[in-house]
Amino acid sequence: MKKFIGLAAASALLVALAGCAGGGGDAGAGGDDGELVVGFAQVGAESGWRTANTKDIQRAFEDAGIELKFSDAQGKQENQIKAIRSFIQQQVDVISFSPVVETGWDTVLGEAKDAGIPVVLTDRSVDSKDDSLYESFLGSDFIAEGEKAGEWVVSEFADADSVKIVELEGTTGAAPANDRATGFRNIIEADPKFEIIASQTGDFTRAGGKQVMEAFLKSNPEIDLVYAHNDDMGLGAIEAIEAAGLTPGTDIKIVTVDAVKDGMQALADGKINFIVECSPLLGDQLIEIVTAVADGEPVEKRIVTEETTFTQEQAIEALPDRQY
Ligand code: GYE
Repeated sequence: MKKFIGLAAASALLVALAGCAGGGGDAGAGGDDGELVVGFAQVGAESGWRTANTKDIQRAFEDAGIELKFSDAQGKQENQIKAIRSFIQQQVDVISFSPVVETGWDTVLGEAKDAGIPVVLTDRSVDSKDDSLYESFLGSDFIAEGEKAGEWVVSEFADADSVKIVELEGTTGAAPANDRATGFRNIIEADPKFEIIASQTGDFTRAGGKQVMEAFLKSNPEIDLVYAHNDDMGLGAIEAIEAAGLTPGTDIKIVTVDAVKDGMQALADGKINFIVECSPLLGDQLIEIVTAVADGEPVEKRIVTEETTFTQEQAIEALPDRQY
């Protein structure tokens, strides 16, 4: 048996070596045929936003004819770190990733830097004092998104005396969870009539949003508004609210972030009241940054995605053309 495994391993090695010597279009990462190879470490597949983001990135690399080594971290930072180390080992030309959480990246990014491999952050950023660890960060302004949600709440409840709010937070430690919480508070804290009576993570998933909302409904007899850090958690909350015999969008108002198709449908149906857009279509811009970085051209350190907001009427109008 041992002998057999040994033989199998030896022949696998031979195949691998033959592949390397073979040259041609697929000479591999860092090959001297001038073809670009990019390693991308994705967060996971937690939400409709993420699925749309992955699809758009894969589409953009295919359109550009650039080889993409894609890895899915299934929501775990340790998996992303492993993927980045493997990209370094494979000597890819550029590494790109969307960090699951904000902190804890300095060591592995230092390893990429030492190996001379530039890093481009997309969607989420890292919290590091050393901004020489990456070339560019392409993504949304999550604080501004939270502020837009807060501004809508202030105008929607202008005539109310007191507003009891529950918050469904994104993944603990993730930039969009931290910043959407901060942005929202920046606005509502100006008026003490707004009170966040409960706040808990639903991990950006529909199931998580439903579960946390069920618990909120049990322990809080009076809830005026749900602020969900993404559509999926808002959609889960709708299920919990309906199961409790209440009408989402009327008895309890809902504001979310993302504006993916299912969220927009619920907005058009009157079950969500307002959505702050966060665009997942980052693929084409990412290609531009990655090719510039690989060519040694200067790139902007921070590129902010352009986004809007949607009322129920605007969702009805936008839905037919919504791509994701
Ligand atoms: O809002 C959420 C996803 O990082 C902007 O992650 C992204 C967020 C998005 O799971 O739906």
